[in-house]
Amino acid sequence: MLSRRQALRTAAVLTAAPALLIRSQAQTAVPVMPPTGPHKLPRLGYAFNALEPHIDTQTMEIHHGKHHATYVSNLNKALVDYPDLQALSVEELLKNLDKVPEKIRTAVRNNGGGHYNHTLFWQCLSNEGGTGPEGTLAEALGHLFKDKEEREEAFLKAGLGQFGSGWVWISVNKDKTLKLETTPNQDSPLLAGRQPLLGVDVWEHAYYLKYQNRRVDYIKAIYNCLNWKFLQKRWEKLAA
Ligand code: MN3
Repeated sequence: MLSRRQALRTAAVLTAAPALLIRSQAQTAVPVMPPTGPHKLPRLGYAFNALEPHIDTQTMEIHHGKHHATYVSNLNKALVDYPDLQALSVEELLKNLDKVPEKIRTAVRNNGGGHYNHTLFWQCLSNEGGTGPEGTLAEALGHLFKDKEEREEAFLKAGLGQFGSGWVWISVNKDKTLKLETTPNQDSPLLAGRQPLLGVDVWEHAYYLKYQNRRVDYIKAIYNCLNWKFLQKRWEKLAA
């Protein structure tokens, strides 16, 4: 009797297995599985294909719906036993990493950083962001680079010089001057006490589908879709 029941159970598992597999494949086709917890995946402010031909639709879909969503999900997971920390914004978490328990500090640094950096990155891009910096932002950038050519060349050089995965930034120092810098992994300038103004993701997942290993072409393409209107507003806020 027992062995018959066992045999039936085994048969049931075997027949159920293909159905389960098909179901889970169908589920992965859903573009965004919203992570549960205090932190949410923000919506893009534009369509996935808005940055074509510079950044392709599929890269945007995977980058936002898979990579960014995973950082959000893993950040929520890391915070699950820490209700006090759940109440903090991701920016507050990153600025106070030393107060985050050691057990989850690396997870918060990597996934909180990933969430914060990508949230900013999406806003730094647009298909209708204007052609370049104006007003006070143009003036502040002028103290760092003599013109557009010098700015783009220095940014490109920094991006190519970042070994492995990381980010290129124009950050705001405490004295409100600007700084060009890079960080490895998902580290944010916030960790060093600076506010990021502009961040560009140079992880391979940001460009591999369209540009393969050509980071140089990807960074040059990014220059065509920077959201200068957003950057001007952000600068005014950070410089105030
Ligand atoms: Mn990325």
